[in-house]
Amino acid sequence: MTDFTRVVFLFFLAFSAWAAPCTNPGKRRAWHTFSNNEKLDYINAELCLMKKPASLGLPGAKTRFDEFQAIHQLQAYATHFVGAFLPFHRALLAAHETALRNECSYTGYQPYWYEQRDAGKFKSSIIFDATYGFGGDGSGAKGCITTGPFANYTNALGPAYQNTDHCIDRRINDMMSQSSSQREVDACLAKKDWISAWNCIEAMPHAGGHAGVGGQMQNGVSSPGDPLFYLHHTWLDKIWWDWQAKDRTKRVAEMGGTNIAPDNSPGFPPRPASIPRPTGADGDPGTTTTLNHVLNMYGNAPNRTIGEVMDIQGNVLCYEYVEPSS
Ligand SMILES: [Cu+2]
Repeated sequence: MTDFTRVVFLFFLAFSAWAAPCTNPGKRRAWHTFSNNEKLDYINAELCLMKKPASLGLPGAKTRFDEFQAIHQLQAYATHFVGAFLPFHRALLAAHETALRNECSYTGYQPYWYEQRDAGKFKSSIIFDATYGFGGDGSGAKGCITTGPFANYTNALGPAYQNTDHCIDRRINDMMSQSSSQREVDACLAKKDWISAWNCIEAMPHAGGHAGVGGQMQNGVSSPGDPLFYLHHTWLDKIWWDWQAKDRTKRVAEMGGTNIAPDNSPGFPPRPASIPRPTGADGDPGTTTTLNHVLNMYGNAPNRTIGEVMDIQGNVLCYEYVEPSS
C-alpha cells in the first residue's frame, strides 16, 4: 500500500466509523431458540451478577444483580404510566446486558421471551425448565420457587419499597398470561401514534408477563428481583421496536405523554410516605415527556436521555431483534 492509498484508507475507516456508529448490531434472540449451552451461558452470567458484591451504595442492595433491581425500585413511580416507561426500560435492559458481557464474561446478547408462543399456557412453557430455564412455579405459603438455578437466591430488595430478605416467588396464572397473545401484540403494532402504542403495550402485553408469572414479577416496584423480568421486558422492547420500525424515521423521534405518574396506579403497591413522590420531570421543560428527558441509571451505566435510546441502532445502542422462525 502506498502512503497515499493508506491515507485514503484510514480516512475512509474514520469516516465510516463516524457515519455509521452501529455497524455490527448485537443479535437479541428468543429464548426458545437458544441451544442448551447458550441457555446455560446466560443463566451462569446472571448467577455471576448475583454473586458479585454491590459497590454503588444503593439502599438495601447487596449484589450487582440487586443494583439493577434498585434502579427500578428507586424510581418506580417516575417510570411507569408515563412517556418514559418504554425508554426507561430500554436503557435499564441495555445496562444489564452490558454488565453481563463486561463483568461476567457473557459473549451473547440479551434474550427475549417470545411470550405469544406461551400465552394462555405459561405453566407449560420451557422457560420454567429447572435445568435449562428459570425454574418453575412457586410453592408453599410464600410462593417461593424451589427448583432451578435461582431457587436459592435471597432477594434483598422488595417486596415493593421494603428492603427485606426473601425468596424469589411466583404464582403462575395461565388466564392472566392471555394478555401476552399474538392478538394483543398485533393490536399494539397497529396503533398509529406513539401515545396509543405505548398505552397498548403497557396495558396488555406488559401485564401479561407480569401477572402471568405472578409473585415478585407482579410487583410493579420490585419486579426485577425475578431474573425473568429481563426476558419479559426485552420482549416488550422488541414490540416497541417492531412498531417503530414500521415508520422508522418518524417513530425514532416520536415521544410525548405525561411525565407525572398517577399516585395510585393499578398493580402498584402504595408508596410509603417516607419516599418522596418523584415528579419524573428531569430534563423536560414542562409536564410532557420529551426527547430531553433524562433516564437515571444510578451509577450502573451512564444516564441517558430518551433521545439517545430511541433508535436501537444509533449512537448509543447497537442491537437488533432476530425473529424466531416458529
Ligand atoms: Cu418496570
